[in-house]
Amino acid sequence: MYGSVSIIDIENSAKMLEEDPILLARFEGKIQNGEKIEPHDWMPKDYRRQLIRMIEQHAHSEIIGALPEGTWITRAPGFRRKMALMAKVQDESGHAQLLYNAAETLGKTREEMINDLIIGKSKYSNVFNYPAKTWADTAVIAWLIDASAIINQVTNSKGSYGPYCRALERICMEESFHLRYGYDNVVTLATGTPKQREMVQEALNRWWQPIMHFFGPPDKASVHSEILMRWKVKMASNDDMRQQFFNQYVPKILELGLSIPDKGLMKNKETGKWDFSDPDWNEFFEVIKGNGPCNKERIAVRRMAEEQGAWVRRALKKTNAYTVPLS
Ligand code: FAQ
Repeated sequence: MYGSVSIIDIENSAKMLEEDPILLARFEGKIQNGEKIEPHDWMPKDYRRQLIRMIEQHAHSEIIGALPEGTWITRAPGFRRKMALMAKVQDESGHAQLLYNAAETLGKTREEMINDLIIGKSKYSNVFNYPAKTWADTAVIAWLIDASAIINQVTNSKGSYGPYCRALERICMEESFHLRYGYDNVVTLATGTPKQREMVQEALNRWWQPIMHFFGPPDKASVHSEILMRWKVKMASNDDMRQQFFNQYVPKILELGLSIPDKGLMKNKETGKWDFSDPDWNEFFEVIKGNGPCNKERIAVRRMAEEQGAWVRRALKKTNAYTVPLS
């Protein structure tokens, strides 16, 4: 910090100075008026760069996110649940396609994005680097990770970049089905036999901290929030979204007779908000650096899919049937 000005403020101002001030003022005016920015509109280089980074990471999270639950398709209890899980996993892969399309409107090709994922250059959500050990894990993922994703995506669907917002609106409609499916599975286990209750409680205990991390580092450690909120790409801060999750979901979890593995968790009578213990942020930074329990396995599966699918893409290109739709 230099007085009340942070290094990030200085870097952001320097980037802004590279831009034509009249175009920049017009662009920011549009954003202030709540207008959408479309692919062919003028935009600052940093707006484009930030959007590509964020949408690409989001797209990767969807295809990688299909993997932990996907491992349970063959073992799902009963035909009805197997079909529902298969449809969910398929939806998540579809969300990735919508998001890759939105990112492509900004000038980065899908091939470049996939390549950056499999060489470990691009990030994806921390949560998908943990194993789904039991059937109850899939229930907790579908209920609480989808709930977290909905909080983030409904908020940001009111943002400034047209193609991303439209993709988020479509995705959220499907995520709401996933959430109901996940809740139904959690309720079944929580109201089932002692063994089933134990299984869902144990899954919740393991997933709680990764879910806390899902919303991103605390605001004071967030690198990109300030500029993204100024340009209405992020419509709420990491801490505000995390708090919204607590307000909406802690009561629902407790209502099911499940406990939350945080001794510091309590409702603050003065603020009406939930106070909670700081999760282990070192673990979060290790996981997003590539050192989580399943990072290597997740990337290896994506690399295999890329290699084994190469002949299909080649064949489609030869028949001219391979077109890349723009959002
Ligand atoms: N995981 O400055 P900030 C889903 C990184 S979709 C990994 O605060 P920002 C559906 C961040 O990239 C889930 N990395 O960053 C589903 C940055 O690193 P960089 C994905 C994270 O961008 C459900 C650094 O830390 N959703 O779940 C994470 O302002 C079930 C500094 O952080 C989205 O992607 C993290 N959790 O805020 C699928 C939504 N958090 O790039 C299957 C769109 C932060 O400088 C089953 N993204 N980092 O190297 C966003 O809203 C934002 O990017 C945040 C992070 C809020 C995630």
